[in-house]
Amino acid sequence: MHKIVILTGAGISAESGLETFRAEDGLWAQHRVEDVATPEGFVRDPKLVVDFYNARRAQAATVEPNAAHRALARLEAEHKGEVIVITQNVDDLHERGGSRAVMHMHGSLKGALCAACDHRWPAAMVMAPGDPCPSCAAPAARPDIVWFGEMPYDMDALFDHLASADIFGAIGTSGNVYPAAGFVAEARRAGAHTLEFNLERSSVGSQFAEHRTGPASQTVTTWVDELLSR
Ligand code: BV8
Repeated sequence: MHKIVILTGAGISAESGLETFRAEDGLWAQHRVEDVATPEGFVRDPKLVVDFYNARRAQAATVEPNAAHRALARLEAEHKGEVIVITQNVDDLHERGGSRAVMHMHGSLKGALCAACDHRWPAAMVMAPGDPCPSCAAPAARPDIVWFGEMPYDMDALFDHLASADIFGAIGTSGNVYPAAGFVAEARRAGAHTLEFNLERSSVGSQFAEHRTGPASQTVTTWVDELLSR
């Protein structure tokens, strides 16, 4: 049975009410990425960074998964073959929408990380700079988020999934951030059928065999219905 590998970006959470990054009123319009999503920014102004993620953690707790998240969960539950969701998003809407095999390649708002000993634990809703690590007690807690210049998580496992994909779908991602933007090329090399779900062509749109244009809550639901009726 077909193995389906899905990459999601901020666009899948847009209809739940979470801001994307590159919309004109999006997250990067309000903050310089260098200030809030880099290790250097964290060293320079840890309170600015911790508060940026506190705000996003609080907002993520107030919104609900949308039909696109739920459609992917139904696909995982009912499709005979393996379904893997690789998400660039740090919200937990895939899990709350019912998906189980979710890989957060850029970390998660729900996680905290010790910059001193690499210990990980569930993040408090409100983190503060200098919070102590529950394991080594160093005042070195940080959001468990992969910032620019840091290595995304589980890269070996991600590339194994891409190398064995029969179908690769990218949903709601502008294709500006690597290595995620390079996944479609890996999937094509593996012979997968590639589809892009977006409101417009992404920066890597030309590399996809098929495009489904429109809001993910509609295009992904239609796609899952098709896949499950085969
Ligand atoms: C790394 C966590 C190396 C933070 C994020 C070439 C190769 C390798 C690296 C690089 C390279 N060139 C440059 C780099 C460095 C850099 C990079 O890619 N820079 C870019 C800006 C050029 N990459 C990195 O630094 C990565 N690390 O490469 O490490 C390394 C090697 C050895 C040793 C150590 C390190 C790490 C990148 C991760 C950064 N962290 N997130 C946070 O969330 O706050 S990135 C962040 O931005 C997101 O996670 C996501 O990845 C990205 C946002 O992108 P999208 O999700 O696509 O969102 P966006 O708003 O852009 O687009 C939304 C889309 O949805 C749009 O297309 C829109 O049309 C669509 N949409 C909207 N509404 C809907 C919709 N679609 C459907 N329905 C709707 N309703």
